[in-house]
Amino acid sequence: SSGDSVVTLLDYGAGNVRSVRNAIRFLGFEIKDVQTPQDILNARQLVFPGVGAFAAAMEVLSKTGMDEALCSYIEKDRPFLGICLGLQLLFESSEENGPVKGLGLIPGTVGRFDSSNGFRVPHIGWNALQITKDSGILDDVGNHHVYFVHSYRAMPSDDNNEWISSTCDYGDKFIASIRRGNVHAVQFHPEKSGDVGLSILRRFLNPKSNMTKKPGEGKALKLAKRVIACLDVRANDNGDLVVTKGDQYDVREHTKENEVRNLGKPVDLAGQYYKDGADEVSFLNITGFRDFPLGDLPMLQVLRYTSENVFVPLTVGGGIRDFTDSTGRYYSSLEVASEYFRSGADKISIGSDAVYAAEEYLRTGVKTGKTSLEQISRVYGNQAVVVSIDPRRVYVKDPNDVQLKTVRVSNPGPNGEEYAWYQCTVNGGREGRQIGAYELAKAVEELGAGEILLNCIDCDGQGKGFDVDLIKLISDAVSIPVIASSGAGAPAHFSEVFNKTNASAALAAGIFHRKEVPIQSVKEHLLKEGIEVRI
Ligand code: 1PR
Repeated sequence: SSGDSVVTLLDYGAGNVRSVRNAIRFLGFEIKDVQTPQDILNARQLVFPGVGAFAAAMEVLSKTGMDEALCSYIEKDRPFLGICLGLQLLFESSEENGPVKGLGLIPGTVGRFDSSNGFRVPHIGWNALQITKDSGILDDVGNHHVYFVHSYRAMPSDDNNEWISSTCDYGDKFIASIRRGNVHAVQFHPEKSGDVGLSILRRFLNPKSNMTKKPGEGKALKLAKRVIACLDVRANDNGDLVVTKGDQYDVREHTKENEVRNLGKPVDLAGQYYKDGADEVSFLNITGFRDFPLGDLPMLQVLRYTSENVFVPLTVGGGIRDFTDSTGRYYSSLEVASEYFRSGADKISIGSDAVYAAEEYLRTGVKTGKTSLEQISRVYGNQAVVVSIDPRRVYVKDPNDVQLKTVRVSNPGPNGEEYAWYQCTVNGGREGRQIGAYELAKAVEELGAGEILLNCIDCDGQGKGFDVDLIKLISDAVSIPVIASSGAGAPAHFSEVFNKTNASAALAAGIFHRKEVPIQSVKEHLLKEGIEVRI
């Protein structure tokens, strides 16, 4: 009957659950949204994708009476799937801005990962599960990577052991999933875990189905190094949104017409890269600094369409800042980011505005709480906020000549200089600022960035390899994950950056757009070099 294909979704309006909606629809189910506590009690199967902060979620649940409905639904052993915060809320309490009381169905406290033992926080990326009992929905998944993104986790204990169906190792061995009867919850994101994640969702939604496609053999052991495909997007001179690619940020052809390079359509390319095995896809709206992105509806459309078929994390950047349009209407950076999230982004990335925020913070020593970076990470969590750095190398003879952090470079400069600092730029590399990538990275980590996308203008589009000096400097300076970017031209460049630096991910554009090397070959090369990747 048609009732069988209806899934009830508990979305309390705190953030982006579009990805979960898209995955459920992709699997052929309809969604009914919970409006009242009674809708929970009447659900045939309930999916609860928790987003945002623990305290805020509990507040909404108790104000609306949904907390009691949830507890009684779960105590009756009705089909339930909690995702991420939807797992954490089942526990007694959380240390996130707390202690804050949870639903109290499972014994235990949710605490923060400890970054002092060398593990980066947030825990972002594809990690392996150790299945500890018949989970019902995770069969065969034990040897595969699934996508996590969180800073808090619940820990196993004698009191909650009977609930645990899998654990994951990340410094601590934390609870990756629970199961009791028909009640399931997962700390990772099945809706962002590619085919493996979809098969988990399918098994929950349709437990009797034997049409489940089993994932093939896997051999996941630990957190994988990510390979990210990046699409620089802008309107060409005809007004069509195209994927473009620069040489050291110059995206125009060197012809008489001087047209914007066109390497394809954003939605098509993103879909292709997903199929090819990209661990994430990033869109950078590279003219967002001058054209207001909410005026740029096509970019939002690109996100909407892409997120319908791409089940790995999507990041979007460009133009995230406060803005007043030509009619005098004011938009806060938070509104701009929210619109990106609502359209299907899992993370947003901030470039120019993060430079201004860091400069101000370093000048005054005060966190105002008002910068785009601080506001967005407060509402959506740091794991949803990437800072994109666009530095340019500045060689110096003597490190004492500058106040900024320098490195001894592997290849001396044009006049034999042995040192360099990395100057941050804004507005797509057009304007240099008196702040280095090192100083910026440390400042934005303090202001709430969850990850750093580290470009390098000198290397961009050159295909000669990543700037290992720069990436080592930054990835050793912060404890949030760093994405190495700019310069990939061969599979060996990826293994080099992972062997020589602490980068968590490597991002590339041109090499994939020009179809020189498929993503799969990069992964196979890394695997052969003994580097953990998601296959
Ligand atoms: O300042 O918040 O509006 O954000 C603007 C964003 O757009 C920033 O993230 C900035 O990096 C990006 N951007 C601006 N102008 C350009 C340009 O190319 N003219 N692109 C630009 C950045 C760099 C990478 C590129 C890698 C890998 N492109 O995204 O994909 O360098 O390339 P490769 O593998 O081909 O070497 P805001």
